[in-house]
Formats: sequence, C-alpha cells, structure tokens
Amino acid sequence: MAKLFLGLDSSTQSLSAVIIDADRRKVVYEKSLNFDQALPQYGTQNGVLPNADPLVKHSSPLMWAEALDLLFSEMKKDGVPLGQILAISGSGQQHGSVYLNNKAAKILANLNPTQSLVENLHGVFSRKTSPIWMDSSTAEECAEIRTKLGGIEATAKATGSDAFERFTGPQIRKFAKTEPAAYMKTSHIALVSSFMASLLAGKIAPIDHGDGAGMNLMDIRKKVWHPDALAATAPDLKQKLPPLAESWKVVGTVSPYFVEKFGLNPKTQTIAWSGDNPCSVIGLGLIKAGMVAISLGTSDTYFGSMKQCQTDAHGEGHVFGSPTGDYMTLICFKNGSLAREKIRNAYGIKDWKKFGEALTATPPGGNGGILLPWFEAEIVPRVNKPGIHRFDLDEKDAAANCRAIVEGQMMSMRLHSLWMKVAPDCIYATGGASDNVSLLQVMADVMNCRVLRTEVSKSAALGAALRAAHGWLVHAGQKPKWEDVVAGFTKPIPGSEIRPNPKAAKVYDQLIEKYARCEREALKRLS
Ligand code: XUL
Repeated sequence: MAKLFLGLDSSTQSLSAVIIDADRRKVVYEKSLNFDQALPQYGTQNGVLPNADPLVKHSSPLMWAEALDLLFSEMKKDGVPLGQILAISGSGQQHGSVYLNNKAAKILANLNPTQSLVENLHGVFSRKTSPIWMDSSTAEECAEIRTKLGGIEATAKATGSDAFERFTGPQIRKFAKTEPAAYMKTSHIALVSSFMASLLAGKIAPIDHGDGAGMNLMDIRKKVWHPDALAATAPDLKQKLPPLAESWKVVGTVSPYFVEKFGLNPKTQTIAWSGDNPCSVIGLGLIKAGMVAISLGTSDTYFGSMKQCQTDAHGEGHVFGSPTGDYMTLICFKNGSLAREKIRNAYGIKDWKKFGEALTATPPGGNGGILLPWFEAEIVPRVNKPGIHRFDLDEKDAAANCRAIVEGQMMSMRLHSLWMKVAPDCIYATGGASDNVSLLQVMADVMNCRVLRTEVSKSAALGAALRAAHGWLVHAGQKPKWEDVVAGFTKPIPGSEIRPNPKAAKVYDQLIEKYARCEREALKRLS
C-alpha cells in the first residue's frame, strides 16, 4: 500500500492540499481553494475582511474552518484514498491569532459529523475575527513591549525579533487593552497553524517552535515561553497559551469527525502544524545552513536556514525555529505580489507576460529611476504611512515603472539582508510570481548570484506533507534524516538556472547606494 502523507496550507488567500507518496517520492495530488471565490459569503478581499482603517487587517477563523470542510469534501469527490493517509500536518500564514473561550476544548473533543465545522464551532470564539500578518495597527503596543524588554536589540535577542506590528504578542496586547472583557473570556489563544491543527485533532494543539518564534513571546534560545515577554504583553497570558512543541510532535490521531465524515483512518496522526515560512524551508529542501530562498507571494519573503541562533541587532530581520530543530532567518516585505499587481493594473497591462515584456523594454538600472512601492504599510523598512515614492522616475512611463517596482523590491531585499552576513551562492525562487523569468533575471542581477526555479509551486503545503512524513517516522521510533525525507521532492527545474548578467550586476552595485539614499529620504519625509 502506498505511504501517503497530506500537507495542508492555510494561507492568506487560500487553503491548499498536497499529498505525497513517500515510497514513489512523488506528489500525487494537489488542490487549492481560493477563499474569496469559494466562500464569498465571508466578504473577504484577497482573504482579508474589509476595514475602514487601512492598518487593520483581520480575517475570519470560521472561514478557515469552513474551507477545511470544503477541501476534504472536494478530496473525497476527487476519489482521493483518504483512508490511506498515514499522517497529516499543515502550514499556516504566520502570526495570525484565534481567540477561543472556555467551551472550546469540550466542543473540539465532540465535533458532530452530522453538522458542519461552522455549526460545531458556534459559540467557541471570544473574538469573532482574527488579526493576521498584514495588520500594522499595533505600533503603540510594539513600543510598549520593546521598552519593557530593554530596546530593539534586547527584544530581538530574547524573542528572535524586535517587536513587530503583525507579531502575535503585540496583537494580543492590543486586544487585552482595547477589549479587556473579551480578553478575560479568552481561555485559549491559538495561531492560525495551531487552530487548524486543533480542528483536525479535536483538541487544543500545541504551537511549534517555528511558528511560536513569530509571536515575540518565545525565548528563541531555550524554546520556552519567555517570562519577561509574557509579562510585558498581557495579564495571565501563560495560562491562555498552549504548550510549545517540536515541529514533529504528534498532536493526536485525527478527530472522529473526519473519520466519519470523510473516511479518514482513525489511526491517521495529526502532526503539529507550523508557519508557512518554516514549512517552505522544508518544501524547498533548505536543510543546510546558508541555503536561501525568495518567495514571491502576497508578501515577498527572503529566508534561509541557520545553525546557530544569531539575531539582527537592528531588528529588521527575524529568527524562527526551523522544523529541522535548527533555526531559520526571514525578512518579510509586505508589498510583494499585490504591489506588483497594482502597478500592472495602473498601466492597464493585461497579464504577467506583458508585464515582463514591459519590464525588459527599459535597461537594467532603469536610467536611475527608483520606485518605493509602499502601497500598504511596509514591514521592511518599517513604514506606517502607505504611499508610493518615485525618484527620477516619470510616473507616465509604464515600462519604466514596471522595471522600477521589481528593481526596488530586489534592491530592498539585498540591502536589508546584509545583516545575515552570508552572501547567497544561489537562490531558490518560489511563490506565484516565480514563473516570471524577467522578474527572476532582475533578482539574479541585483543579488549577483544564480537563481534556480523549483518544480515545487506549493512549497509550504509540500513542506507540511514532508513534515507529516518525518513526524510519522519519528513516532514509529525511526531516526529519519532530513536529507532522506526531502530527497527527490525538491529538485530545481532542469535548465531553469538564471545567471546574473555581469554588466547589469555592476549597474546594481552602484545603484544600490542611490536606492539606500532614496529609502532614507522617503522615511525622513514620513517621520
Ligand atoms: C512572515 C509573514 C508572512 C506570512 C505570510 O513573517 O508575515 O510571510 O507568513 O503568510
């Protein structure tokens, strides 16, 4: 019988499934449900609930639960042999939090398969909506936490990152300050990842070291809740948080709900879920220190593995636990695909192919034009007032603006990843926009290194499936090596290597200084 493992990815805009056959070393099934399209009744736009305040970004935990029901019924309809799946793990958009009351544990343990998950979950939330990673409304709480922990460097040293608006600790603090009664009624705070794992396992699930590090609450070295960070955040917080766990922890067997409703095997294990970026580290096979990937998704992220924990003294980058038990570094740029899309739409460019053509119509360096695409409040560099800034760039020149947005994004990555002190030898490109070769050429030229595309389009979901396989093997008493777990799944596409053009690379070596100046100038204007 095939050894099947399921990886789920509850991301900002969709819920995806990837099933692997561990013996044949193959992905055997993939499916994605887009929240806006599949569940329009929640009224999300790109997975986010509308809000009058542009800094507030929430989503609906009920929508995520309904998507889980829907995805399992789609898999059943597609004839997926759900009864053969040995273990399931998952990936969640990082930092987002779900607030549950004192009925939650009992309701989760008794999910009724004759009803939907939504019907079952009626009355378990102490807060209807979930702040997600795109939220930037907690600058005040970040400042308060950072001050209590002794400043940027000390906060990063203690928790792996400076206090960031989207991180769960500042979000919890804001909730406790602005809605103290609802906070008091909260018995359990979950991350998106641990919430989804809780639904699957029918019990409150632990938070793994990968996603736990994105909260400003975990001691990054000891991997336990940090007492000072808890005290700096909100009252009685420890008792509302689940235990922390290694990423390969078995949460339990799947809830009978999924067995009776969709035909899962009662012995199928739920392995702890993790964040999407830690899962992508595995999905892309970044298991050796120094391997780097750039994910071009809703947000653009630059990440890689790290053996020894070394934090960013300036507080722009993050250190999370890697699902291998080591560490990973990450920098998150909020204005990723959506910003590229805004420029594409602003100039009426039909598709990404045409966008790529427009981009190449202007020479590398764009004749010195710089565009800072902060359509949304930006994370790196920290920008709280959204806005577009152009320097020596004609707003009417569509082609130049297409080049300038991509160059600006790549130069920002180069500049803000210097703290890692490792120039990458090669970069794995992933995420929706990674099939755009013109964009990847700019990446190779700005970073002055080779870029490889991988066959993996759903790296987070694949990483979750591989983590399910790893957790299952650990539980079976084996000592699986990560090289063996990922072998065969993480190959670059043959012939996909993009080499830097030495002339263009030289242009960017000079332009990066101007870029840094423009960034400083724009930030000064905003302060
Ligand atoms: C990482 C981050 C984003 C989300 C996207 O810190 O905020 O990459 O994880 O889902």
